[in-house]
Amino acid sequence: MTVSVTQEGDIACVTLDNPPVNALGQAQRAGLADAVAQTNAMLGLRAVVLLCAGRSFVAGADIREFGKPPMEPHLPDVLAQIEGARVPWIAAIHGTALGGGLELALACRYRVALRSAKLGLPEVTLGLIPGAGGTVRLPRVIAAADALTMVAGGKPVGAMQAQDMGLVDALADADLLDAALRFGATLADRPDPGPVLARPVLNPDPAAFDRLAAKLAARARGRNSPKEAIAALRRALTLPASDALAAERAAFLRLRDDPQSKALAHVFFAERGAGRLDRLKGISAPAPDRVGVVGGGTMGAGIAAACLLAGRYVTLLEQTPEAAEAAAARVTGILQDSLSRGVIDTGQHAACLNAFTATSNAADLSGVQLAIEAVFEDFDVKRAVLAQLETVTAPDCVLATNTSYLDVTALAATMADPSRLVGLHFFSPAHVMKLLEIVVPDAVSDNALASGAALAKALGKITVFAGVCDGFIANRIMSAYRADCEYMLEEGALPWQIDAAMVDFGFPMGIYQMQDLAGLDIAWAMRKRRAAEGKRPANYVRIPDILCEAGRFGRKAGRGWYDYSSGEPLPDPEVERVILDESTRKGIVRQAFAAEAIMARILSVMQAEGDAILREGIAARAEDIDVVMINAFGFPRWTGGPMYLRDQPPRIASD
Ligand code: T1G
Repeated sequence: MTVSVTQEGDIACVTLDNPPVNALGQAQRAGLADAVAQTNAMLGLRAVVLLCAGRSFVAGADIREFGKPPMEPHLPDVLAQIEGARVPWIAAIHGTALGGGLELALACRYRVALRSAKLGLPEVTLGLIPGAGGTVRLPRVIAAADALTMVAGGKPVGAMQAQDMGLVDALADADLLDAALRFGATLADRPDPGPVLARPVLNPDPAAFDRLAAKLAARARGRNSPKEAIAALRRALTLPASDALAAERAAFLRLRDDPQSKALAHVFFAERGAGRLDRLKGISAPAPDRVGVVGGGTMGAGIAAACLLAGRYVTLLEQTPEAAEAAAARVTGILQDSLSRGVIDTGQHAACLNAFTATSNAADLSGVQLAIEAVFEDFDVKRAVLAQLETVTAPDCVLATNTSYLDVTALAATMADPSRLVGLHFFSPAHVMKLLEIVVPDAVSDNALASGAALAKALGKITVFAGVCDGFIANRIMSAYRADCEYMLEEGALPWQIDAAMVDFGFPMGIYQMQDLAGLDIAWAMRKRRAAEGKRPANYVRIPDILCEAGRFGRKAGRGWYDYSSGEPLPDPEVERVILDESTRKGIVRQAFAAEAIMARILSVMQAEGDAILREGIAARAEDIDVVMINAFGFPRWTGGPMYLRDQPPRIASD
């Protein structure tokens, strides 16, 4: 909450302290303005070091202020005062310098950072662009193309890369303040680069810029902010700095009122609120260090890799030595892929391998603190595995099931101690997908829940708590709109029309291409199992079965809902024939479906199922459902999610 000024010899230190992430609210901006005035009046100073208390440098403007009218002092004005201060300011960066935090650092003459720090301008992820000079100052310290990538992409860079780019002037390994003070002591020996805004734009290679801009614009899909970011960078390259600054501020304020930024701020806080459960208020548990995974198939291997990449010790149990070896190969393959993609470095890769054991001896699980079963999706198979886990693990070891739709309360009831079981529903691939549904069975203990939540946080997951029902939140809603899409096929739509409508709305992929990617045979096997149990729904759509009976299992079979003989998904006349025949068989007169009508149907089914999920207490908050749909199925983030959309005023067509 404070900005304090101290002095170390001939260098003043301005420390900003606003837990948890030093967001720049009105009080912090006012405090910085006072600190400029105070240090300007201090005689004999050579420099000012600006640093932050707590775990990080400034994480940006205070997003909680976005819904309110901007309050003075405005950040651009404070940054101009810093940039024009009597002596140079040196930003000392640890943790993250993001958004307004990096803009603050750019208003300083120099930047010194801990090697572990990250710097970025993520405003586009909030539907905005930098609003305090970031798009104008950044291409004056790094190459214009790098600036464009950072601003329009929104991804942070590590401090070492930042130094290579010219964004950071010096790196520190340990004592950041000491490093900044020592850097300050060398200023007299350095040529003064002058205020950033007075420097020329770097490497304005228009052709390279335009090529990159076209690529980034294509990636924007339905989002406004990346296109505005590109326009802002273009202005920075072509206009006088003051004009570019004014235009940037106008664009930022315009985007602050754009529905997309309001929706993205909603999602930002919804993702942080979703991982909260009232019954766990005041209860926490350490994240398990030693994790057991039973089952080394796709899911089990992905879960094991996710835990290893998060610094856990993992013991993976399979039924035979051969199966254990095959599972180990899957896990090490994921780790090798993470290494080659730069997700981990060679040291982390070695540490992961050292922390991993694959075995067929259940006794090797005796030391784990949490064991997750990821075996075949069958009640009796899972029941037997849980019974075995109860005997081979310590009594205080938490047990978890990765089931995607079985009744976790019923599974727990088969155990000697049902309080040990929690549902941890990962999404495939488990080491990539951010979402994790924590399923809360009736008998689960607070400790088991808190341990599962702590592991999920350690894995960097976005967690949502779900009650027990068929499909929990994500798969239950997916089943509902998948069924309605199949009814639309019988009523007149075609798969490629439905997929096109979903992609046009902002989904990365339509439901039928997604099914072809996952494979149609898995769902077919489940439908046959349910039919055998007498659970076939009344108005049953046979179309998917007909495709499977013809061996059309999706991309892996070369044909599914689409024809993949060319390598790309192409509408298939054979599939259209099957659909038309089914409409005829059911006596349905087919009608045309416009994209808007298709999306209206899909949204209304999602929202109706979401309402039922809320009524039944399966989800605690409507925004939890938004978090699930965005992170499980790619519901376009910039819309806020299906439940947020339902509560928005209808958009005027001319908008
Ligand atoms: N404003 C307000 N609160 C924030 C915040 C922010 N910018 N960032 C985080 N919080 C809260 C968050 O809600 C949570 O609160 C707590 O801090 C810990 O966050 C002018 C206009 C920094 C990488 O987009 O990316 O600057 O739940 O759980 O996982 O051009 O927070 O505890 O009550 O996420 O360690 C640009 C957003 C803003 C960065 C830390 N900045 N934040 O991650 O903790 S726009 C951002 C993050 C801007 C300028 C423009 C992450 C983090 P609570 P957390 P974390």
